[in-house]
Amino acid sequence: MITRREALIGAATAAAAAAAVSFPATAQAATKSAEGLPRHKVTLVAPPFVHEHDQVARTGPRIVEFTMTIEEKPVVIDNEGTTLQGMTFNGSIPGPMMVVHEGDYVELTLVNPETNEMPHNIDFHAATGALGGAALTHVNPGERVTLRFKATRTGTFVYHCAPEGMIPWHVVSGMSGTLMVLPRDGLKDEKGNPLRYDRIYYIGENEFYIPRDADGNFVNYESLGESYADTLAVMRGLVPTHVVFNGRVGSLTGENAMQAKVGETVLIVHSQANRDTRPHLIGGHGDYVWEEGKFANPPAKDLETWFIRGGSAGAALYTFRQPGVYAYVNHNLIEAAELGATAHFTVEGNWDDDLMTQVSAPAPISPGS
Ligand SMILES: [Cu+2]
Repeated sequence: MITRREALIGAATAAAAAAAVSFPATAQAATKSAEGLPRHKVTLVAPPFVHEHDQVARTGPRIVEFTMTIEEKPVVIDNEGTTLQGMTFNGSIPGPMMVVHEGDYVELTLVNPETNEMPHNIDFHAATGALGGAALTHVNPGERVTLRFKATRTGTFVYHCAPEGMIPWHVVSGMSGTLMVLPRDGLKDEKGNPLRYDRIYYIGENEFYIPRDADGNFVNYESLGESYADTLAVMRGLVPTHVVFNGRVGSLTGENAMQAKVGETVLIVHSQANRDTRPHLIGGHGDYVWEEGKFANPPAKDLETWFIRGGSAGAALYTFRQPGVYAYVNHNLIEAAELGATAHFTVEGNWDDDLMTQVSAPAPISPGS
């Protein structure tokens, strides 16, 4: 005869065993405290690359440690040498992408070296409370701070600097990036079937507002502080002088093109912290697109162009079917071609004549043909 107490213990043991074997299940994300959780330290890498990570979590929730150092520095943003007095997370525009799983804790140490001029902080759109962490991370030059928050929602989320009174200036000077919170059991299609990627690229789109002198030439300022008043005046006109991917015109074209092979599935994460945009892969599609970047919602399928709201990051999954050079653009084509928002994918593999062929090559139009 089994007593009620034994039955309860048995049920608890069975539940624990089930938990151990069914890992990683979403229910396992329901920890109540970071105390005692294992720690995992991540070294961030500059975009368009993303640090190594598991698509399906192999362990239970953990505390994932990141460190970012804020660098204020001049950044050349086009092929004419135009210079932005930039503010960056970890030296890159955008800042590096971070990846965790739902139920993990993000633990970020933010370092503001003494050599900087400005106070900074960080607002994570993935976080809950305290202005996304901005209220708890204000650091003056010479200070560091560590913030921990629980990743309770899945998706791609913008983070950005948000110092009181200077938020837009810091954001359009380069201070934004993306945190991706994956479901513990990975990405899924609309029916719940697993979706996986062979490669991941992170594209952060920025618009810049560079002041011009009386002759119409872009001004190269001596310092960040000196650039402030003129930059603010251009910003208030809402007409950007540059719209770029990853910090400068041509950062992802030609020799810097992103690579893939026919048959490979690529996850393209695209953020814009300040302004709407509309990515389009010329000659390709979005097989599965989380326009809002939120994995709790089923992905849209077969999109030609998708919409990224200013202040958000979206994710598009595509399996390349043809080799060649693909342009990936902001399909406001003026912004793509005239202001800089163009990237390239170079894709290797065999051409599929069934998908596309040139039936007859260009030739003179002859009468009667
Ligand atoms: Cu800042």
